[in-house]
Amino acid sequence: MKEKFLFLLLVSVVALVFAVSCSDDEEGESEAKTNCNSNVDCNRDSYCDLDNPQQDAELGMLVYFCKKRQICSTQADCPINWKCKENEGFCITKKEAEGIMCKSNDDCKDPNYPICNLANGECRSSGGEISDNDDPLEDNDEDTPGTEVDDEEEVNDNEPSGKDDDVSDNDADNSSDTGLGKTVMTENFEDGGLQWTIVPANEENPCWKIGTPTSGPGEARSGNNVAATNLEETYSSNCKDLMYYSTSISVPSNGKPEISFYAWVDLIGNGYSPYDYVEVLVKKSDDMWELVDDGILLSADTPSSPLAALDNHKTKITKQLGTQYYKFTGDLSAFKGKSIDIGFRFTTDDSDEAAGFYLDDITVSY
Ligand SMILES: [Ca+2]
Ligand SMILES: [Ca+2]
Repeated sequence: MKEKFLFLLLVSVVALVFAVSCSDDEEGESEAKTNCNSNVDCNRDSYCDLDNPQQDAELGMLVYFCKKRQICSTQADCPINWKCKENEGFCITKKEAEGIMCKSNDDCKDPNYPICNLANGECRSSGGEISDNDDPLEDNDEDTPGTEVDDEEEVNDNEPSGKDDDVSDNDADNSSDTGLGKTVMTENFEDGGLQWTIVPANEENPCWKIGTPTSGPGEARSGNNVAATNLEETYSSNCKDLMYYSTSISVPSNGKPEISFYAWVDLIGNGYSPYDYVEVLVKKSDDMWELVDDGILLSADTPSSPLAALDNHKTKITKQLGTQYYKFTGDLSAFKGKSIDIGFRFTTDDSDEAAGFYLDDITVSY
């Protein structure tokens, strides 16, 4: 009798779980139609579901969709590792709340959150020593994802210096163009880009070209050739083209592995709305191409915030600079000891074009 009761209980629990998951799916489907590459592409009540890419048959590549956030009134309403943003009433990821996850201070690139809290693996602000079990909700009220918080200017304690916008603080002044450390890979496109494979959204009109530019800067940074979104005129609309390095790169397990490159940037977009943009993507061996969200944040040696050339998540290069080649750097620490493929993806919307993105002198070093 008892067994029968337990069996019935089990059956009803399974049925309930099934029903709930189905309704979740339907909900997800009904509003999962907005393509995204990061949260800035989604409404405020949604996030870009980077954990669940879907194959787009037409484009022949993986795409991501915005997904509705879970509503909450207290922390208890959110899944593990999420936080209730109580003033807005929905759950946000820890990563959104704190900047990025970390293993050491080196991982904390956001100048507002330069310290890695080893207790929970999150970057935190430098204001005083925070106990390990501080209430995570306490200090993220102002931390709206996608905004560059400017309320903690004084990053001035005894932590490692130079945690400013420039990730590559230790090679900014004392290095040659090939970086501080040992070089794993370099590319100047003078061979016409033999090592690169372009995967266009539209086979008849690839949005990456390799050669000598007459548009944009009108010249390469080195030699004659660059990789660019066009060589003779403005770029195209409706691009979503990946250009990747055909040889896998072994990222050393020591040092400070990073990718740097130079780019001349004239792309329609701003920090909140990067309509047209370039991202650096990484594919771990036997893995899918995934967004820089998995570890690579970019920094730019552009002079000041209006010219920072990065969106608010620091994963997309956008904005209309168009003055010179600037150096960009991406952190590869998350891939130490791994073999990865590296690519650049160029995405544009369906209107308004500019001179484009001209890429030269890529270096992976450590
Ligand atoms: Ca070149
Ligand atoms: Ca556009």
